[in-house]
Amino acid sequence: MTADTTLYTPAEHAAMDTALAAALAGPRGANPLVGAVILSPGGEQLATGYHRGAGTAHAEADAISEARKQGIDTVGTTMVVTLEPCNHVGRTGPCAQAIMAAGISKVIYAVDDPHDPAAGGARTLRSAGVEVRSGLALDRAFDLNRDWFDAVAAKRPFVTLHIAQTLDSRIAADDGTSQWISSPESLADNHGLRGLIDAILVGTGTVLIDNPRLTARDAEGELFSRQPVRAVMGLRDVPEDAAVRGADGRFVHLPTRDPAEALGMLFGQGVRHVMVEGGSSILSTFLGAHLVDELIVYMAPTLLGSGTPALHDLGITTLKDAQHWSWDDAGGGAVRMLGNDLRLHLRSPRGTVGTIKNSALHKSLVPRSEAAEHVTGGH
Ligand code: AOF
Ligand code: ZN
Repeated sequence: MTADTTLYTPAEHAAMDTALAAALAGPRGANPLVGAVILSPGGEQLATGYHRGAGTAHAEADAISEARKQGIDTVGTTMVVTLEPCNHVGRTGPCAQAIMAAGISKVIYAVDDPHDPAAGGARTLRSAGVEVRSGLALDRAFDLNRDWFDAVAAKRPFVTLHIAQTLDSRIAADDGTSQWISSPESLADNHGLRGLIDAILVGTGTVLIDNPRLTARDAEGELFSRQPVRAVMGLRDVPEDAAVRGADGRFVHLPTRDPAEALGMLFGQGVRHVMVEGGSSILSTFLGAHLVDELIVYMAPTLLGSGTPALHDLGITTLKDAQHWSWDDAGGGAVRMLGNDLRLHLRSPRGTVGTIKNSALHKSLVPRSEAAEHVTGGH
């Protein structure tokens, strides 16, 4: 079920390959990974752009500004992009207008944007006389962001789960001590992520045992200007003097043990990317409920032999039910050294080809894209 790829020139295919590869440099989260290439009428790749995460320039705008920096005239060029250009004024945008303003006369994109406020860029471009085609590399572009598409369809935040553990998967020693299993470099990486997400989530147990602040801080302990909402889920009360409450009004108690309900509450408050930090009950609950899109594990070369395991029961009793995660090359790669630690980056096991092809969203996207496989407008 892919669009007829013979409708595209080898240069357009190659540009889409470049755009898909460029997209991978961005971080996963509230926004999809998107890459864009500007092609000359002769098929030369003039400029490449990608999206660096929520709040930063969209891929199309990034490619256009890259072209400007190089003094390249974009009038009459083709934009090849992995996602339908947006139509809305969000934190940036709209890309459809930026494309028109740059005099780009043809747009080839892979997959429709299902996100209501942003969708509709193709229509806007066509009615302005820009030639628009879609469906090239549809399956690869869908797979690139399959977790994001899932989150959008389910109207829940994108979920990153973070585990800081020893080589033998312990997050605390027998006596409860857990500071600091990870290296300073891993801690800094984690605080960098905290500055990008909308909310950080822990269980009441973690608050009672560790009394964490859950703020995003630099190496000197200074607060970043952008701070996540600090969410605590669970039925127990959060003590009045708990550090997580802070004084900035960004604390929220979610009185539930149900991960889907907690995500629904956060989504209702505008949260589009949440990082689940622990402890082991919360980590296991989210993983067991298949509500994790991205997994980041900081693994220290340390052994404890006993202590708190990172995970409890995931409801798996036989190997055939095991969760098979995929290594994720996006946003800096699947495996990195951070100081003395290994940083492992993985994607959810939901996206096996079978489940993607059968997902309601994919079904709704494919016919739309193939129906849109026509040429309109043109100057
Ligand atoms: C594009 N190009 O590179 C991306 C798009 O609020 P904003 O401005 O961050 O917009 C976010 C929405 O825009 C996001 O949910 C998705 O629908 C679309 N993302 N669109 O044209 C891009 N990242
Ligand atoms: Zn855009």
